[in-house]
Amino acid sequence: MNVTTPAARIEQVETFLIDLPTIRPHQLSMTTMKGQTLMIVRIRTSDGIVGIGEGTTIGGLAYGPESPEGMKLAIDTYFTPVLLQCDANRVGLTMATIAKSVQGNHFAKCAVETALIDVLGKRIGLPASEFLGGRCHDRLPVAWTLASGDTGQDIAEAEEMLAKRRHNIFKLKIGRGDPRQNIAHVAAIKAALGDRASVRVDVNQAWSEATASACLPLLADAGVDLIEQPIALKNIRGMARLARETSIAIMADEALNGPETAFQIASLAAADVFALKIEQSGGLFASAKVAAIAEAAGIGLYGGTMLEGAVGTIASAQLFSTFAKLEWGTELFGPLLLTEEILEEPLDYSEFSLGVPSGPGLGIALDEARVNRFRRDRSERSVHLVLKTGS
Ligand code: MUC
Ligand code: MG
Repeated sequence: MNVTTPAARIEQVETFLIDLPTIRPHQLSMTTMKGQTLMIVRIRTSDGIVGIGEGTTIGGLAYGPESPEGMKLAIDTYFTPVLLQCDANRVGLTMATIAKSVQGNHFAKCAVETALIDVLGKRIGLPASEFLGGRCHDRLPVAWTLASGDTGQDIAEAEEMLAKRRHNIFKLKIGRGDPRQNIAHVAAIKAALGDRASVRVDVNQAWSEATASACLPLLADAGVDLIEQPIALKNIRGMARLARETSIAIMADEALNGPETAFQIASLAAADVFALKIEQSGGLFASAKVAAIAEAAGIGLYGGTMLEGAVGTIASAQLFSTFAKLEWGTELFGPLLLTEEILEEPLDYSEFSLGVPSGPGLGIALDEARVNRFRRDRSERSVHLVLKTGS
């Protein structure tokens, strides 16, 4: 009996940008976001199946090496001609073929791979998690980031989240301005929340090793549970020194760009925890390899976000749900930072967690009318919302 799935040609690859406002300015050490741009890729196959993927960054090119506009250009110009020659059922082979002619471009590769995985899941009738390793969790804990730039507002926001039972893990964005003020800000928030919440900080590379070395014990005294990427991504040996000298867990984020950097960080014992991000790692398959390296090295896992919208968030959730041990939970709250719903059925955020959809593929559907309202190429209005970022 022949059990191979019949070949399916990729007939069309469409990319477009959606510009959405954030519910409040989101302040990181390198930029303040007032909106988010989602690059959506939609792949249609010869048997009529449509899959979606998303590429998103933080503050245009302020955070990393790719922008939504750049991803769209790369996919339209370089990925699409290759994709149109490929069998959509062979996701691994398709991505390997793309890798021969496209170097880097991790975020764009992740978006395309996600769409192919969505197509495959729809064709075989299984949620992506089941063929990405096998689902272990139907719900994932979700942290919220306090990043309004104001201590009082952050405390009020945390109280609201606790009251709604939406989040009880909070990540504080620091690294901007005087480190002593940063620490006072963190200490005030932790003092207000006490044992009701886990408080973590993300410095987004802003400190020198000397500043980090001086500040980490103060953050430990303030009751912080985890410190994310305190110093420059290239200073992996510095991260190792900090991890050795501090009692709090150190998490690698920007330093983690796929299996090679994961191996390097693990070899040097430069992190206690990995913030695993599907885009930064170069896709879902590459992220699974990063997770395997973490597991082998005894490094804890945290499901990170590039503040993706619903599509990237659920692609991440499908993968993270396959990790038996996800000690540090996730921060898959991206859609909640946006004012607009773009799915036919909103995601289930409740009881401090996110429900992982159980339908085939990603298990979600875009609401076309809403998407069209915010598409950059269709809407007069959204042009004015485009990445109004900066300090
Ligand atoms: C980052 O550096 O982790 C994730 C959550 C958030 O607020 O910002 C991102 C980026
Ligand atoms: Mg981070």
